Amino acid sequence: MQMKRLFFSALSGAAIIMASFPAQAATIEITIEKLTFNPPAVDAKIGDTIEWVNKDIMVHTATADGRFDVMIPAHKSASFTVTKSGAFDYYCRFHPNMRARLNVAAN
Ligand SMILES: [Cu+2]
Repeated sequence: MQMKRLFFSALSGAAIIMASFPAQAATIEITIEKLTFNPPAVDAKIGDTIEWVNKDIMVHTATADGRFDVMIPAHKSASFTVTKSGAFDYYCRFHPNMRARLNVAAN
């Protein structure tokens, strides 16, 4: 009887420890509509996933020279996992007026 009670209290202790360390990585969604990234600036952490959702009828890219170049087909989404900290201005290679910024904090 005593052992059984000890076992259950150990189990609930483990559950509390697991709950206090939730998954750190988040997915940040950016919508592309009418040739605009929305929101135009997002804050992320290393390990987060950026997902661009393209609602336009044309293909776009999210391109930061030398850093990332993500193709987002019409009416599709594409994602990218952040691996470096810094402030990245990115644009669409097909529509250079489309500009946005990704701020990645050093963890
Ligand atoms: Cu574009």
